[in-house]
Amino acid sequence: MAPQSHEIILHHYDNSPYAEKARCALGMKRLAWRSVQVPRILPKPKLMPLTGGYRRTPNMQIGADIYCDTAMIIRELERRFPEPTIFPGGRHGMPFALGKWSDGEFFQVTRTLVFGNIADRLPEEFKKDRAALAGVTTFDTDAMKRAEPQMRDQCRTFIGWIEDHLSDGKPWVMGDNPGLADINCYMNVWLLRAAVPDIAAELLAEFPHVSRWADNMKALGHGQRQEIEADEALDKARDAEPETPVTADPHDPNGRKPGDRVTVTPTDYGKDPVAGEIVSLSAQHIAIRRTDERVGQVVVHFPRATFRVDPA
Ligand SMILES: N[C@@H](CCC(=O)N[C@@H](CS)C(=O)NCC(=O)O)C(=O)O
Repeated sequence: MAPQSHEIILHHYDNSPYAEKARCALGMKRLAWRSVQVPRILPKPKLMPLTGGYRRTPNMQIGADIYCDTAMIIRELERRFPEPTIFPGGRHGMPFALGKWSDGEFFQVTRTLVFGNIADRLPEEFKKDRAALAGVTTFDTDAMKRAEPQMRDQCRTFIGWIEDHLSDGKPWVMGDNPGLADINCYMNVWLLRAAVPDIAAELLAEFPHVSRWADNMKALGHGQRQEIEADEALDKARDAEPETPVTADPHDPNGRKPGDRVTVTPTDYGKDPVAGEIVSLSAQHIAIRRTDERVGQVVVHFPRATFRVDPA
């Protein structure tokens, strides 16, 4: 394992399916990490000093470097802790591309199926928060309930694709070793099992390979987790310096360079811009420096896929 000057801190909550992706990556790499529980809805006063306005879950902190979005978190975990790799076979591209399916269409149908079923148990503030997150006026649980039969069809199709990869008896989606492809395939299966176990059992009944593989994913665990308070994490950011070196991207199609002031904003939902000065960028990431009253200087890292960069 590479030497590490600061510990890994994951800001997350237990029933977040995206956080489960990050926790699985930590488990596959058998890492020790600290856990900070964040609220499921706004406000998040102990997260904002770190991210500068990005509200989604999870986020990873290492000293005064903050990694937003699971794609960025996983990329950074692999960079810092290459062994054991979560890219069996060495290729990164398709496992990351698969994430756009699991986060996109597959998540939307799973989420609708789940929320349609637990709608009556959801607090009003949660529904309001999630409507605002999606940029709509109403969190329409009746429409979600009506959509259930269609969502079951879609989930079945998607789970069938995973079954196809496992049906030769290999333990993992890419063959003999687990990796990001498994994590991306697992997220929505995990969500179904955790949130609507009866429906999950019905859907999985015809997919024995997915069922045993999901059990094996669970058995991999989450590494060594230890809870800490949010204030402790903020103090650690304050007491650390960001460690991201300045790197330019000679092929940036828009001529962006370190020192430029920009905003970085998700293009799908939770479209809160984060402003800062570019420290490092490439086709796959952008890191921006910002200063905050509570934590001082931090560098916030985002992936490029489904994030836009604009001049500030
Ligand atoms: N593309 C993001 C999506 C993250 C996401 O949507 N997370 C959900 C929780 S599972 C969220 O942020 N919900 C609103 C919140 O936690 O404030 C990622 O991969 O990290």
